[in-house]
Amino acid sequence: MRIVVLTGGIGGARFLLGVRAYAREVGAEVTAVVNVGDDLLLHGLKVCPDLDSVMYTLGGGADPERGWGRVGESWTVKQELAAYGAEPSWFGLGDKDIATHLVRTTMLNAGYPLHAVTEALATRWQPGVRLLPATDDRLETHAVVDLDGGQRAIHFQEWWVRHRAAVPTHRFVFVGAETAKPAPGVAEAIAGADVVLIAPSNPVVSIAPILAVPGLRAAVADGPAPVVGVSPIIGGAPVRGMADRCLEVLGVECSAAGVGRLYGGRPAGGLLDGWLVAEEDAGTVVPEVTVRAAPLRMTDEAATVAMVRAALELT
Ligand code: FO1
Repeated sequence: MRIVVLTGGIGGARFLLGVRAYAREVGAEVTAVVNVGDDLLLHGLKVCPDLDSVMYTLGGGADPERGWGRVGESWTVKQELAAYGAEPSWFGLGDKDIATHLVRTTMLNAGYPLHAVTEALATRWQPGVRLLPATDDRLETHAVVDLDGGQRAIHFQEWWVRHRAAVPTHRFVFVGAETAKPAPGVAEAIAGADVVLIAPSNPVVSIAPILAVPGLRAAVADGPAPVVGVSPIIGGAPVRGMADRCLEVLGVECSAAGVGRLYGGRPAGGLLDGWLVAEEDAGTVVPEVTVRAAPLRMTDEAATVAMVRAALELT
């Protein structure tokens, strides 16, 4: 059995722990197609937050509280950069994390594509699933906001970390999406999947940038595999992060139904065959989608495995 998971962010990384555990039980192969819209160049280093969150989480190196960066981290370089007044100081790179960005940036500068760099980094971490960036090309999420008396596009991380989304926001733009190509293996993995899962990630800034890569939305919507999504919204609120602020920018209701309808039912030209919602949201209706309620709090790996099973039962 081949499972493909569209994923991004911290919730997506946690979900993959359950997918991997389930796959080990049944002998399935897992390919994670990971969002790159959060990626940024910082102090000359290429930082890939969602790829790193998945790699560190599955590799056992993630800080369990923060969800991003390394456990047992130190911040000496960050302090030294601040002593030089080196901006931006609002995005903290830990000392251990910097080693990842140094290796990645060195390999990228040597001409290796991002999927090859990701594979090389994963050799150390052994995540137990195949990690693929959605694209090797530049695709960056920017937010068009009102700042300093005018409208400006700022990088997603500046919106997310510096402003905590607390700035008037008009829309998101996926810079580079028009010319980005699926990374090698992504379209093939989707075409060869027995099931495609959409992780309980932020639908606007984690899943949408994946689907914005030309060809990927169609690969999922028109592909042979059933597609089941897991709601990131429970009882009208995101479990963590700021999906509520992101959905507000799109004018989409912050609910399991709102996100389910945003993805849409496959017969109606959308993506979903199944939509797994929390028990709090039982009774959610998404036109032309089979909806089922189950406990969705990923309190531990066993709880997440149960979610994965419930999602797969929808296929
Ligand atoms: N999030 C923060 O709120 N503050 C930070 O200083 C920060 C640094 C950081 C460094 C590396 C990395 O991979 C992630 C980092 N994040 C930080 C989290 C990041 O903004 C989010 O994990 C994703 O981009 C959205 O899920």
